[in-house]
Amino acid sequence: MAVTNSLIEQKIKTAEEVAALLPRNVTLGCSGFTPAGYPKLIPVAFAKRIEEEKKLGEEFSINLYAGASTGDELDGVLAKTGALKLRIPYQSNSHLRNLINQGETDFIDMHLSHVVKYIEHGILPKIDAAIVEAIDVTTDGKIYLSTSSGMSATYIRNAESIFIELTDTHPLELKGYHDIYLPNHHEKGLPINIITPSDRIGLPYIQVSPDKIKGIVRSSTPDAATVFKTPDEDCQNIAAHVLSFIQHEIKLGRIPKEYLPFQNGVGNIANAVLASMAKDPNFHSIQMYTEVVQDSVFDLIDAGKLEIASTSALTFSEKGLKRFHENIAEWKSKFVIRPQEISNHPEVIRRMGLIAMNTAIEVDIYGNVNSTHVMGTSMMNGIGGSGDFTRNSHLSIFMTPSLAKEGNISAVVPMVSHTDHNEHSTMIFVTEQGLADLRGCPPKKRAELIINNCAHPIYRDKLREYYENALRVSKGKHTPHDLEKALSWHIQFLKTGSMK
Ligand code: 0RQ
Repeated sequence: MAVTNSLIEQKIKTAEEVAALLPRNVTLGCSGFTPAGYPKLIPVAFAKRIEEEKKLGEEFSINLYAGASTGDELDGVLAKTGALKLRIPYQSNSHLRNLINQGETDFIDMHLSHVVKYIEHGILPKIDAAIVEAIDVTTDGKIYLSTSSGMSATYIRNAESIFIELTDTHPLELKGYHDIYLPNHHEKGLPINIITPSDRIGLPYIQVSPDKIKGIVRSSTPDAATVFKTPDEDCQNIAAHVLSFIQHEIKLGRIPKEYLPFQNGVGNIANAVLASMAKDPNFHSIQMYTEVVQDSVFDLIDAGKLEIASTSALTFSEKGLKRFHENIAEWKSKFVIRPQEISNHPEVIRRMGLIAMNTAIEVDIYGNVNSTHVMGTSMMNGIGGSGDFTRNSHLSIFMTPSLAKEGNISAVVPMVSHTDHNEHSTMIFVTEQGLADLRGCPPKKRAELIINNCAHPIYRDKLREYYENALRVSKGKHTPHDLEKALSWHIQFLKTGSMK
């Protein structure tokens, strides 16, 4: 049954009524993270209003801030209006991506843990309206968020007006999953008191003055369900290398035998690693301190191995969400949903000593990683939290299949065409071919390990040829490169459609 109380009844509006209140030049701070818990009705109504008023000659300009990526009913519809001028800090919508890569929409690709300060210190344009999805709002202004926390607390705190999409797509037992805590950036920092992933230091809701809430729209529209593929052979091989490496580190005493908490990125490789952990008898109680939890967490729960998963979003498939709803009361002790500043906070990540596992687009022979730009210039999704975790974890693992686009692209290249994570932060590389542990290795040793262990055999000789030539012609012999040829693989691909 839909929640109600005097405040909700007093503030209730249609999505069209809220859309009519938004300024034509507007900065929106929206809920939503990968894509969970984002508003759906107000953005669609706003896009409709824009289309109608544009015909009458009105102009619109939107800056859109969210936690991370959202669904088509937010990013997609606003992108299609042509009014989207700026988006931060991460996205994965194809319409928006096209606009960004055509140079029509500006995109600031940010470490997710940095967004809060940029907002609170006024570095980015001020937020006119926060639009957040919630499951309940109390008469005294307690907002209970839905399946993501992301940036919502900060956007609400800094917005002129607050609009809420009150969803009935989740049971009210979701209350209590969130732990909302934000450090005060204007004061000398106090420690963030999280020692283990299950620690709770905040409140299960966001407290606001009810006066700031200018409209509440009822919604029965679910999040666009994420679709997960069954892990293919490459993903399974990558997972097997990762798992045996972790066991090896345990034997050497570098990881305690009860492990360290895991962070893992989004996508099929990340899911394959967790699914393999669930099956592997060497792995028992697992703790996660991560930013996104996906369906693979159910494998750990089914195997009786999940102790706790701390995250900024629960991003499930349709089937996964159904399962979550069926067990929502029982699983409250298994999940904590945190603001992204806390899920991705360097201090907490470093203190807990995480094992971070993220995916690369390409890596180079010296261990630099490109996670964001295809052929150096086209934005894929963004750095997201991968930098927060890579730089600060106890162990950082980058995973990628060694080939892309039917073998026409080698994921191991002489020099990355864009750098997100540099050789000073990266440690372990894994492809389906094998694993390279670059810790403690000088550049020439790194090149040898990456080429021999990670590159696909069809590109190995070509990489060796590049490297040996670089050794001869490079002026500096510390990190040898042939600068005339360092990006020639990308140039060849752009001209011919293949790096072969
Ligand atoms: O293209 O969609 O046209 O088929 O990139 O690649 O193999 O499906 O892998 O979905 O896991 O994405 C790095 C993009 C990997 C992602 C990246 C093409 C490939 C395919 C996608 P198609 P896959 P995934 C947690 C942590 C950065 C942020 C991050 C990402 C498409 O993991 O965005 O880690 N990471 N955040 O064909 C050209 C190459 C390529 C290539 C792959 N070398 N050149 N195209 N592709 N390699 C989440 C958050 O932070 C919120």
